[in-house]
Amino acid sequence: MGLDFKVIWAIDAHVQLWRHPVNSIFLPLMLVCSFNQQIIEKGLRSKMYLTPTKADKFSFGLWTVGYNGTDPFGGPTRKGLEIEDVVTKLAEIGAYGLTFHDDDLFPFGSSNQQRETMIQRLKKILAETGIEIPMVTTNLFSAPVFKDGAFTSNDRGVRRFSLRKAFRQLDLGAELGAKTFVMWGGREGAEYDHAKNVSGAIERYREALNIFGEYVTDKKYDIRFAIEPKPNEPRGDILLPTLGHAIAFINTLDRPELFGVNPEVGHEQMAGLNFTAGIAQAIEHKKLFHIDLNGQRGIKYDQDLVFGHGDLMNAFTLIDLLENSGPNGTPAYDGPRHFDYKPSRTEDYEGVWDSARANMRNYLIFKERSKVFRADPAVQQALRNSRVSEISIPTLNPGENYNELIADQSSFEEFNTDEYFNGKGFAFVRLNQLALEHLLGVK
Ligand SMILES: [Mn+2]
Repeated sequence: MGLDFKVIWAIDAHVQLWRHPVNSIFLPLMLVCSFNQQIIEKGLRSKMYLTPTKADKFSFGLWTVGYNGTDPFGGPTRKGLEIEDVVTKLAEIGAYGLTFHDDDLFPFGSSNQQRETMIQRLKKILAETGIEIPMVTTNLFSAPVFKDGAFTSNDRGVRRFSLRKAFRQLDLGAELGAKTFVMWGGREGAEYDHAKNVSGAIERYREALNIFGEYVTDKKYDIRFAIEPKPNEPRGDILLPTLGHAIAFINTLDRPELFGVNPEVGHEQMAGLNFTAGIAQAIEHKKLFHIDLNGQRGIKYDQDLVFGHGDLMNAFTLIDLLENSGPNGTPAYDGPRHFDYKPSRTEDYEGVWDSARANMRNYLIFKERSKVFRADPAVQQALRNSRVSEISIPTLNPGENYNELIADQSSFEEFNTDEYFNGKGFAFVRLNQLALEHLLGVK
C-alpha cells in the first residue's frame, strides 16, 4: 500500500524533469525500472505480512460468507453453501475459526435426527481442516415466535421456549470447544414505547442471564457470555443499545465475571459513537470478551460492509489499539478477530471469497501500518509534544490527599491559566496527520 504512493511521488518527480529536453529519453526508462522494482518489492512484502495464518485468529460467522443476498427489497441472489464448502474454503484462505447460530447449521424446526446429521457433518469437516469453533450463538430473532423478542417477550411461554433453545446451543458449543457464547438480542426491544415495560424487560433479561450463569457453572462449561449491543434493527429500538448500557447491566448480574461484551463496529457507529473509544473503555473494564469487525458509513441502517470499507481512520485506530496498547506495546486483546459482515448481494461466490479475504487483508494492512507508525521517531516526538503518556500519571502525588492539594498554592492560586489562551497548544492535529500519512503509506 505504501509503495503505491511512492510510485505516484516518483511519477510526479519525473514529470517535472521531463520538461528538460535532455531527460526526455532516459527518464521514462528509469521510471519503468522504478515501477518494476516497486512491484517486485511489493510482492515480497505481501508474502511477509499480508498472508493470514491461524496465529492471526481470524474467524467468520457461517451466516456471513453463507449469506445468500436476501434484503428487505429482494430475495436471494446466490445459492446457499454446504457446510463442507464453507469450512474447507475458510481453512484455505487462512482463517482459524468458524462461528454459527444454531439455525445456520440446522434450520429452525429441524428434527433431532436432522440436527444430529448436520452436527456430525460439521465435526467431520472440522477434524479434516483443523478449523476451530471459538464462539457459538443462538438465533432468537428470525422465527415468527420471536417477533416480540425472546428473553424479554411479553409472552411468558416464548421466554421459557427461548431459554430452552439457548440451553441446547450452549450444550453444543461446550461439546465443540467454544469458549464464548454471544448474545445478540436483535428483537429484545420494541417499535412502540407503550408496548414494552422497559424496566420489566430488563428484569427478565437479568433473570435469563442469571439462569445461564448458573447453568454453565453447574455444568462446569468453560464458556463466558458476550452481549452484543445494537441500537436498532432497523425499526425497533433494542434493549442494551450500546456497549456502555451493556457494561452497566452486566454489573447487576449474579455472576458478572462470566459476562462481557461483543461490540460490533457498525452497531456502535449506527449510533454515531466512536468505536475505538468504546473498545478502549471495554478493555479498561476487562469486558472485551469478543469483537465483531465490519464496516459502516455513518448513522444509518446496518451495512455490514467489509472491515475497512467504512470509517477507514477509525478502523486504523481500532487495530492500533487492539494490537499495540497492551503492556510494553503488546496486544491489548488476544481473542478471535471475528468478521461479522455480509458479502454484497451483487457478488457471485468468487466475490464472496474476495470479500472474506479483504477483511483479513485490511486487518493485516492496518496492523503493519500501526507498527510502522509507532516506530517512527517523528511520531514518538509528536506523542511527547501532545503529552499523551502524561495521562497515566495520577493527578495527586503519591500519598497526597485533598487537604494537601488545597494547601498547594501552585495548583490553583499561582497556576497561570492565562498561558492557555493563545499558547500551550497540544499539537494533536500534527499527530493525527502523521497517523493519516502512515495509514496511506506516504510515510
Ligand atoms: Mn455481529
